Amino acid sequence: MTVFLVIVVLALLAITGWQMSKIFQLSRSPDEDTSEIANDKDNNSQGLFMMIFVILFFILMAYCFWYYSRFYLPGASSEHGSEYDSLMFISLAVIMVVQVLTQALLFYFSYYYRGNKRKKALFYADNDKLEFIWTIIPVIVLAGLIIYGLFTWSSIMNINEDDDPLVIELYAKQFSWTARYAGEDNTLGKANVRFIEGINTVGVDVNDNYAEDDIIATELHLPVGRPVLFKMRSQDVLHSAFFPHFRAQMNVVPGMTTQFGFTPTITTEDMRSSEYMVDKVRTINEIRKENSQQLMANGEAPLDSYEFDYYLLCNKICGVAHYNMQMKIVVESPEDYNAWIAEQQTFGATMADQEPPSGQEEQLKEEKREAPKEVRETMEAMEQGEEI
Ligand SMILES: [Cu+2]
Repeated sequence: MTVFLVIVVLALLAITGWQMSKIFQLSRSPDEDTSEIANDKDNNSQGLFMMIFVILFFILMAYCFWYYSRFYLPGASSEHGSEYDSLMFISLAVIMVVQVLTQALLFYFSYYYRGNKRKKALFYADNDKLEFIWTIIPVIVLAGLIIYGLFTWSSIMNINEDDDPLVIELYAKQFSWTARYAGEDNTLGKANVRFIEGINTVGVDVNDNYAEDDIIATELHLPVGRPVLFKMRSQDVLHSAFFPHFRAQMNVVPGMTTQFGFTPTITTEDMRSSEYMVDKVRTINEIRKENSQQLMANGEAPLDSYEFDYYLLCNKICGVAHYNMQMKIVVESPEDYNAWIAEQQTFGATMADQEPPSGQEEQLKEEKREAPKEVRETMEAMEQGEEI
């Protein structure tokens, strides 16, 4: 209904404007110049509008830079991150210089060379020298940017296996991430979606010896300063592993393994105590406090106070709960990491807990055969995973 009323009001406003312009035309004195051809007065006002437009445009641009700079991420938390940031800022600086120069000249010339009855346009066919200059300069600048980009790309993407990177598999499915650490041998066991069964939710090959010591976790712990190599698999659709603070992103594609490696340089604790983050967290908590007061006035529970954590996000719109597909990342000292990993259960141990020890299976079968009908039915239901 509101939409309908808005449309009616807009239509009425348009009709009013049209009628007003007709009245305005009719009320003109007969001596006035009503020709459709621009005269000097028109040219002067149009030229002035051009200048006003470009000045307002630059003011708006400067305001946007100032306003949106508060949404910048903090400095990169990975080794390659600063290379990546430099590439982006240099590209942006080159684009900005060219943009400001060309836009300013374009509008200034429109104003300066505006139509004038006393001036005659000069016929100027072409100038080889000028064309050469404005072709060769962009070629050199663009080639420089592309070569610089390619070098940065290859230094980021080439993972040196001699650095003994920590190998971790990131397994994506709608709508969660699972991490699989390669364990003591730092070699991941084979895996395939066809092996998914029961608690083996990421499809690890139980017969592969390398899989025995793999560790599956729902939180990603990384030791600071050690190169990490991520191998990524997807169970269902295209996802994208996005680590904004580490300046890393890689598509996760069903049916193939993609990889990306980086070295985290700032622990979660250090990032929390950085000036940038203290300030940001304070602002977020002030907003939360205000909102909590409103919520409590309505009899609802207040919001928790916010604390910074790194997160791995999905950056491909992969379905309805895509926005919530995330995994907490904890970057910590090597000692803390070693203590954490020592507490985790290996894949082999998890599977062994599930399987009855040899001999017990036969005994269970026997018991089932001899049990009364109701007990047998309950046992069968339990085997099929039904809740009793
Ligand atoms: Cu996703």
